[in-house]
Amino acid sequence: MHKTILITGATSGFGKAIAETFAAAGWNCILTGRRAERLKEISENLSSRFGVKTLSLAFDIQNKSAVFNAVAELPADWQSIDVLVNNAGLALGRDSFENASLDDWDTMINTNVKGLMYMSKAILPLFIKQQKGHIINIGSTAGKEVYKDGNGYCASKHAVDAISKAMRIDLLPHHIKVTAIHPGAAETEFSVVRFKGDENKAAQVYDGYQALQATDVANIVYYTANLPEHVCINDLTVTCLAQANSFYLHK
Ligand code: NDP
Ligand code: 8X3
Repeated sequence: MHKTILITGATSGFGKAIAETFAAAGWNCILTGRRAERLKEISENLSSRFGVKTLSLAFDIQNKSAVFNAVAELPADWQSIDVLVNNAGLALGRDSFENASLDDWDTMINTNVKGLMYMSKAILPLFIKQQKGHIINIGSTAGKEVYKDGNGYCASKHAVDAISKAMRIDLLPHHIKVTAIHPGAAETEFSVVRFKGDENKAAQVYDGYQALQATDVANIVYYTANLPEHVCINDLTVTCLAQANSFYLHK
């Protein structure tokens, strides 16, 4: 019997790599993101390569009703979900607090925090009915230590850390696992988005050392999701060899 995973932010980076890793292992995948065309291509590619079922749902995770409608409209044969990966997220800008854009703050909080909470709340009735399920939240080292000019993003990822801890406590009676994975610098579209399309500035983030790759994180998510029923990794921080934490990067 195939298992099913729902991954938010599956159009690139970690989410796309997580989808590939799970599909290669025979999991059916529900993929979400805003870029509908990319989602469709990725879904078709995974089902033809790995013979699994895929469902793509294009919506903006900041939009509360879009999130709840997408889950409410899941076809009957897609309502048994084993794992939810709350991965969709972004950083926008690296500016000192007094110069940071209010719009950037809104987008980061609405996506990284509220989007994650909406998605979890929408899926929970299914998990509670099953008395089983696994929520994997993608946090960040930015959610463990605040760094200079990281204000809004660090705040959003500290919130992911707190929400993960809160969920783990409240969902204990329902046998729902909650794992938070906190990666350090990883080479995805993340920095291009953060620097608003400035490819040179984005590339500099990964200059001079071997950063984490999306597949590294995907393999960890896969390991975490495939432990025995009674075992839950609560919190996991992962960096590349060159990085110790938010502050120390050896180039
Ligand atoms: P990418 O930019 O490659 O991927 C981000 C994904 O999030 C995309 O699929 C994007 O899809 C989706 N997304 C963004 N905003 C929304 C939205 N409003 N609604 C729906 N989907 C959205 O970056 P990463 O893969 O690196 O990032 C994934 C997660 O990992 C994020 O939460 C990020 O904060 C976190 N992270 C990243 C690190 C890194 O260094 N790369 C390190 C630690 C954590 P679309 O644009 O199609 O909507
Ligand atoms: C992404 C890692 O260091 O850019 O969450 O905040 S960092």
